[in-house]
Amino acid sequence: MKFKTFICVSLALGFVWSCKQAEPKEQKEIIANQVFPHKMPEEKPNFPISSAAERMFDYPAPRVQDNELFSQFKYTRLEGLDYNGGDGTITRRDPSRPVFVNGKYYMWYTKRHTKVPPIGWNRADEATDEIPSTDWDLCDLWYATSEDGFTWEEQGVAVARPGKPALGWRSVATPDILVWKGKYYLYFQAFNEPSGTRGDWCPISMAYADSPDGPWTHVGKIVVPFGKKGEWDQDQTQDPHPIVYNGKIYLYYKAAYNKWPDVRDKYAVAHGLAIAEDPFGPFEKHPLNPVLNSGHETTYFPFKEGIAALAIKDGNEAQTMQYAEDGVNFKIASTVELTPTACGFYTPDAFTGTKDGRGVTWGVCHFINAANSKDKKHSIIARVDCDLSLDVHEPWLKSTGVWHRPEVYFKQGLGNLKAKRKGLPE
Ligand code: AAL
Repeated sequence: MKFKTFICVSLALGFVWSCKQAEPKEQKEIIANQVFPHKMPEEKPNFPISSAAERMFDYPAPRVQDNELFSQFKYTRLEGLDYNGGDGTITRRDPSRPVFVNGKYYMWYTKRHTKVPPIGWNRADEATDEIPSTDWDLCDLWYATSEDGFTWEEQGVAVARPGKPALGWRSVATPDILVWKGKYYLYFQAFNEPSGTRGDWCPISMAYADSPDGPWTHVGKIVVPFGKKGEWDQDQTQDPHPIVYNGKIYLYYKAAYNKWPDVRDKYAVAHGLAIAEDPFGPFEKHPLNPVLNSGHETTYFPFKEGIAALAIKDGNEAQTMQYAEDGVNFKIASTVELTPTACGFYTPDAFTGTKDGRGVTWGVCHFINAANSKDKKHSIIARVDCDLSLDVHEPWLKSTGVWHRPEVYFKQGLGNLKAKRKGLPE
């Protein structure tokens, strides 16, 4: 190297080095002046900051893009499942989390195939053996398999509703799967009346099998009972979602409360936890229940040493990811948008009892408004992809927002309220 070139290179390197060195010094000065720095601190600054600034450091990462429990959700229509042209006579909804067995993914779900679409919750007294009240009335549990998670082949009924008056004679719905000591357990809602009759009145029951292809034996009894009269879950235990944690079965469930027999506008929803050492029970309700104050259907998965949850609609903490280091005391980990409804994430470590949960990248969910008119009401199952994983890094899925076309907003029109809102101030 010529002497001149050597000098130039040395000067340039020296400049870069001194810039790098300058940064922490400036940072230090600013922190010493007790002003929140321009460069995002890795830890909570050691001087008084606002509550909002402080909360940034309570999340898994202060920058949302670095937060392993933040993601956008991307949706794909499933191939291979027929809906009778969308006429409302076939519905598929509330899928389980998919599991991978012998080279195939399996999922279980609620399927309704009735002569007519549902007549509606409010007309439950007009429901018959052939006319469903709600979309999940007169249903059985079906299953489908897939080699790639996008194209699914329906395999048939897993658990049919039994004859009257056995538990679940009216409808069996909303299954989720547990794999425990090499055997398979489906937990689901068992209805003995058309839903809508006394609200959505049903407890959780179970069926078991040696293989994911069945045959399934329905235990024919309640496995997660209602709470006592006056307790929050007195009217229902729904949306069972089992995980193996601390060597036990942690089954999260949902109940709507504060309503029936009151009016529906008093409605509140929360999630509880019931723990068992054996799939047949007894399931002990956690004394701190409810453990999640928001969210509709239940979506949980092992994450690091704890459990992560997705709260979708309903509650002050709707549209959030949450995390509980102990599986019980959940805190908000991020705010999310366009969240999947009734989602079951593919979770390879859901049943391993891990204390190093790796998170999730995809799952199945449902859309309850698949019909283009009210008299064809039905739901469809879809695939959702995300990056809520410690092992995957998809910057695109960590983008901080999604822009919707104006049509999406205008679809949420004012309706009859428009006339009232129109006009000049009084
Ligand atoms: C859902 C779930 C439960 C309810 C109904 C079917 O998506 O919360 O399963 O009973 O709606």
